[in-house]
Amino acid sequence: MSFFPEISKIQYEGPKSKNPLAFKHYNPDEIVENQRLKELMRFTVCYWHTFRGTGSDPFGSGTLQRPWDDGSNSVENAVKRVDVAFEFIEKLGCPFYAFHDRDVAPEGDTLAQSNKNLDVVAKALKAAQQRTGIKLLWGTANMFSNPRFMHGAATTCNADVFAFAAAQVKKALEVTLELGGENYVFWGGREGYHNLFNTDMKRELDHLAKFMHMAVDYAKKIGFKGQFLFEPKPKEPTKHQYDFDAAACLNFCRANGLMGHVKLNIETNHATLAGHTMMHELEYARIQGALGSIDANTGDLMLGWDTDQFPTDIYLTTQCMLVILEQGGLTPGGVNFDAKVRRESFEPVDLFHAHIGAMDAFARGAKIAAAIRKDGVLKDFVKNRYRSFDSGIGAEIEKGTVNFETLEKYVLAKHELAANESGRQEYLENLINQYL
Ligand code: XLS
Ligand code: NI
Ligand code: NI
Repeated sequence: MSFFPEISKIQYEGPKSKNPLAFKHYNPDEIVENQRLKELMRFTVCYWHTFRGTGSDPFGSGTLQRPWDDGSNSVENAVKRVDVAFEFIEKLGCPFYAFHDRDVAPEGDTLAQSNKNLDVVAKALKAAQQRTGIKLLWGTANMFSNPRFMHGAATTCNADVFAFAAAQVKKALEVTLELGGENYVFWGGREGYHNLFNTDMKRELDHLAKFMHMAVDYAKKIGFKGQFLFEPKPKEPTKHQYDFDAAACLNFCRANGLMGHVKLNIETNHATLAGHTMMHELEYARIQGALGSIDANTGDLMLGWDTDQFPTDIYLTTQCMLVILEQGGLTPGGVNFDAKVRRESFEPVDLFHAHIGAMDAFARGAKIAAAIRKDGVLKDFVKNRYRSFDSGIGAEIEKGTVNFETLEKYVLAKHELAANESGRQEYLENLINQYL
């Protein structure tokens, strides 16, 4: 039985194609910097927005037509949805998917029941993976929807809720292992606060660190070798999320002995909300060896919340790919969309348009970034800009063989400092535009 009978496998037709259901730039076998695009991009369909999104917003209920879904929260419906999801992902030609425990299987009245439900659906997911060859990029636990998490999960003031969250992540790790997941993500749902008058920030952060260490220990115990990823987000749902941005997350990891165990999953819209560009967040993580994976959904620069839109901006994808290519790709991470169609785009075919466009935007960004890198224009410019540190006093500063006193002596003995040179920002911006 087919859930998308009018749609056949999406093919690459090249830039001249006018077919809305074909790739114009994403040719999975095309080589970019010695890697097939398929392996470089590791595109991932996210289960929650794509198969559980209803199109509801704070002002109105769902709008999306999903004819296969009976609207119930039953396990049968969840199992049927697996077939829908895999038909979609297969037709799209995406090699990966990602999920939260509660979006693939319904939560039961007790933890035991929830675990049972998850086992039933995980079995169906495993069979579908084997049948199609589609793999799990990452698993995670939803510890924000259920009202029990109103005060947070690992950072709650209620120790029983902390214990429940731990048990939930234990199970999510087991299922991720069972399905061969290559990463496990921590996005701190409600880990944050609204007001410091009622919050012991120190205790909450200590608890969060304990929680993550327990996860790392348990992963080791069961033989889960996947990469742990921490996903920064500055606000929403809480006013202040503890995993604010890449810098805050890495500071937390470093302060708590988690470096080496945890990398980052950087999301474009979250970067914007933190007042950074995506390129800043990616580069900040990369230079510390902590760029693990990305959520590629973008926001709207005029709105202050996480709109989770599919990426279409080539300038943005080019910037992302400049950083991603610099580290040779994201493996074992990938490019997860974590995006949803607008509630006005209510037909199933809109899901295809959205993903095809986003994959094309990233493929194009990859090719443009590769061309820029091949010509070496940016690299050469930057290298030359810092050349005063390659030899002489600069090299000594970098080596750490000078101090304030020797530097003072150096300056006093000099008649004139080396002249400053232009940063040439506009020249470089124009140059980049020539590649677009
Ligand atoms: C929410 C986050 C979430 C994580 C997974 O804003 O982006 O979707 O990626 O829990
Ligand atoms: Ni995300
Ligand atoms: Ni998000």
